[in-house]
Amino acid sequence: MNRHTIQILVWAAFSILLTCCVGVGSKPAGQAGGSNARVVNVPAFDADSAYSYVAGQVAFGPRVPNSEAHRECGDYLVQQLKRFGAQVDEQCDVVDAFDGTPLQMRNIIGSFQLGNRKRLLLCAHWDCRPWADNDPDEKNHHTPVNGANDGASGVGVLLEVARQIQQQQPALGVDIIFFDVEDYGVPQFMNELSSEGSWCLGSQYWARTPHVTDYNARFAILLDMVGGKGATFYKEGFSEEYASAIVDKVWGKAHAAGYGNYFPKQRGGYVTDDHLPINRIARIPCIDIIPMMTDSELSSFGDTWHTVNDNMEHIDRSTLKAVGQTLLEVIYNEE
Ligand code: AHN
Ligand code: ZN
Repeated sequence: MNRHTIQILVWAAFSILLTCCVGVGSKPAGQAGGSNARVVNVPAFDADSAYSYVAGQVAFGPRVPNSEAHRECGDYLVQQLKRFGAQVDEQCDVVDAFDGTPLQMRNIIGSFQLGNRKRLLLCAHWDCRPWADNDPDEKNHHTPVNGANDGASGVGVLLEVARQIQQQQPALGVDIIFFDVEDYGVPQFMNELSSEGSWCLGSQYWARTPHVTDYNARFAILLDMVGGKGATFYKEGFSEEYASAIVDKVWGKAHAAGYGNYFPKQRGGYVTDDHLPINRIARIPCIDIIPMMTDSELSSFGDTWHTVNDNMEHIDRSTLKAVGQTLLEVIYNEE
């Protein structure tokens, strides 16, 4: 090997090294490894907008099944989804409550990019509980709940997500389902009855008879009571059992986006909620984002849960933002 050849080899090795360094340095920030990493622009979730959709529902009064407020609010939700460019489907039927009361059920489904086979499912319940049976004052136990947090908050966040999707298409099709008759479970003042199966009637119905035959989604996320001040969303037990990879993905995005305080990476309790029929009957991996308050006197779901105080006064835009922005980070990073 002469001196010239050695010079060329040294130069070649040097340029390869240089190219590698430039290559690493120029990779888009925040992208996980892999040469096909893509730059994603995640839109900013507007908490004021979400808040106004929560207030819009609460203004109808308690959306208890078979009531006027329920009918009117259902129409409002359909109209909002259509305004955001979703294809809207409704499942209307009569379901029997635990005590035999026939309830006019209405599941409301808004779909984006119907032709896309890659899909995500996002859901929340929109009905209100007929009884404030966890209120500290027994006189209120037969008063319906306003459901600002318990119902309206999750729906409000998803309406804002729908508005964002209309402005910027994610890579996947999205289905948003507002489940009805989640909260008609056996009241505490009738605790001689078994409450098994009395909750989540709308999601049980949808999971047995989806709005589309052979419906499938990569995964699903349920929001429940996502508007309370200082809420902490621990990792819910069934979500960990059925969809731990989705839990890790969502909690990871929350921490990366700066909302770690709302999403402790620790295990919470098990909750009977709309994610159970989705996991067990529809067999789509589904997680539940639901608060678990360690310092609440009245309920682990927070002080206003199933009380007459579940109103707009206790809805916090910062919590809506933490959950909504986390959701957008997840949605727009799927490919
Ligand atoms: C039970 O209390 C069994 N499940 C809570 C589900 C729920 C009620 N979510 C909102 N309201
Ligand atoms: Zn409830």
